[in-house]
Amino acid sequence: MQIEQQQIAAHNHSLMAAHQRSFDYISGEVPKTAEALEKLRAFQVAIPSWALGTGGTRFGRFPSGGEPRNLEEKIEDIGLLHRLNRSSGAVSLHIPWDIPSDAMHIKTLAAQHGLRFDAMNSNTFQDQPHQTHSYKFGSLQHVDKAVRRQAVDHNIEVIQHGIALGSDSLTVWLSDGSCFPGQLNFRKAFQYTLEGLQEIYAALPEHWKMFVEYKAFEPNFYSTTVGDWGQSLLYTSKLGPKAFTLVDLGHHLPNANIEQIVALLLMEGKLGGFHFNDSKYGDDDLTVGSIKPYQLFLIFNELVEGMDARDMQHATDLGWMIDASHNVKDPLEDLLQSVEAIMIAYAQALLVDRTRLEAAQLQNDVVTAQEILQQAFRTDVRPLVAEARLLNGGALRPLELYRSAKVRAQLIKERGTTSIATGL
Ligand code: PSV
Ligand code: MN
Repeated sequence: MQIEQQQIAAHNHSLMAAHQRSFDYISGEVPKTAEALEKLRAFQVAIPSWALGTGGTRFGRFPSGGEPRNLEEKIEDIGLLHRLNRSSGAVSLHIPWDIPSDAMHIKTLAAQHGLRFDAMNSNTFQDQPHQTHSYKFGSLQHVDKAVRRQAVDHNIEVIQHGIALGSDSLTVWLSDGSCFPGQLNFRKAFQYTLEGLQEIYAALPEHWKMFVEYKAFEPNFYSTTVGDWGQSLLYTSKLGPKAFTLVDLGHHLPNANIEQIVALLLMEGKLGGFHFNDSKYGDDDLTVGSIKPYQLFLIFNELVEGMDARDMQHATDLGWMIDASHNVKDPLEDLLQSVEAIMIAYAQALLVDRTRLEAAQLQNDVVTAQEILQQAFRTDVRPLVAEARLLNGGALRPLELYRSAKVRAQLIKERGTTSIATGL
């Protein structure tokens, strides 16, 4: 299933007059519109290979059909998203859920859709069918050396897959931890994990980065061996300059100030990448921006400020990835909404009047500082984001076109109603 360029052109044509009116308005209001447009056009968010099917909980899964049956079809789906919004030009692959049997073929296919491979993800949180040792009591932290060896080897294998696909980073998320007090020696668990990460780090090619993702709880509910940004930073600092912390928005304890975490990690040169999603309670993996859009904006505000302070390229110097799950929505529609929410928050952050904000901070003018941030947050930047998409050849309203082109019905026709995509 593919959306043709003429369909996009016809869709854009029908909406052009209205778009032009709203874009003219915002470009009159916002200084440096051209600069913001350039940045928005360059910004790409990687789509996770595990989020193209229906997600589930331990209580059930309710798929609605047409799910990709293999990696080729997943790439096709991401290609379709990218064609619509021109901001999803990368794939983040999970091994072993999506092992490419022919890397060259997959790499070429992705390139045909304008996609590249972002961070590779390893998986030592599940046991695979023919695996020798179980990860029931952890992987890199395990008391048994043979289990640790197996986990290290798996990560090295993931790096090899990544090299073949042209990726340049590895994300390690460990579910390691404990469920009950006394189960684990915290110090030893940390040391073993560090040693394992060091071995994996040593296998990274020269230009590669390693992202150490933290998470407060789940599946372990008493302790987690990479449980927060402090622990991740401890590992990445000990590992060396190619190791960075990865922030998944859903991996904090309630009410954590994520924007402050982001600011400090950036200041230390240790922020590597992002997993975007949203949550109300825990690691809910909901659509980005659906619950706390102001928080998302505040995070982007720190990202823009902190990256500019270090002269970093917004589009390329950090890994931007979605990590979400879709229980009740069409996964592709959910992903379109998530990418849109990211672009909106980024655009709003670009609009913040930083000179005035700094002046307000120096004066301790709390009210003005808040007004400046909220002025940007309350600006309807959707026409700006749509214009960037238009200039890149995408659709003015991706979701509307997705629906009017009846993409899901077509996918169901091609793939059937019972196909199940690999992932969680
Ligand atoms: C763990 O909850 C996580 O956020 C990690 O990034 C995993 O790789 C991914 O989710 C699996 O769905
Ligand atoms: Mn994640």
